[in-house]
Amino acid sequence: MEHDTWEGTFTLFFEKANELINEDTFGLSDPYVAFTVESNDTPLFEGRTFTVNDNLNPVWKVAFTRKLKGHGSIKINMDVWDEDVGDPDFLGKLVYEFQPKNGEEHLTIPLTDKGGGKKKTRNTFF
Ligand SMILES: [Ca+2]
Ligand SMILES: [Ca+2]
Repeated sequence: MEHDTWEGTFTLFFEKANELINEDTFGLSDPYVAFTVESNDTPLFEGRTFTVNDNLNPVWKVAFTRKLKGHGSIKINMDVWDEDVGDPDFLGKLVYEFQPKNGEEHLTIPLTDKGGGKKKTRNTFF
């Protein structure tokens, strides 16, 4: 199917997360978000927030702005990790797909797919 081509300035703003699970034995999780932005299965850009130490309700308030060109929908894959000295622990993920349009959208999305066989918590992402 043919999609309309679009072009514009895209800003992704991470505000905060609530009630993340604790994956540290001493202290609390040290969460950050790693993300990729793609359109029609073509990667457009990726990045990560900074890490908030020992906090299950991290506030990032960090924005990523890029000039993008693509066609069809935009898909954002976001994984929340607990930064550790070794490999990070997975805290949850979310995927959001939308049709690009002018304006601003504020979303709160629950995290899913918690690994490690632990109980899923009511994680929310603003
Ligand atoms: Ca950990
Ligand atoms: Ca910690």
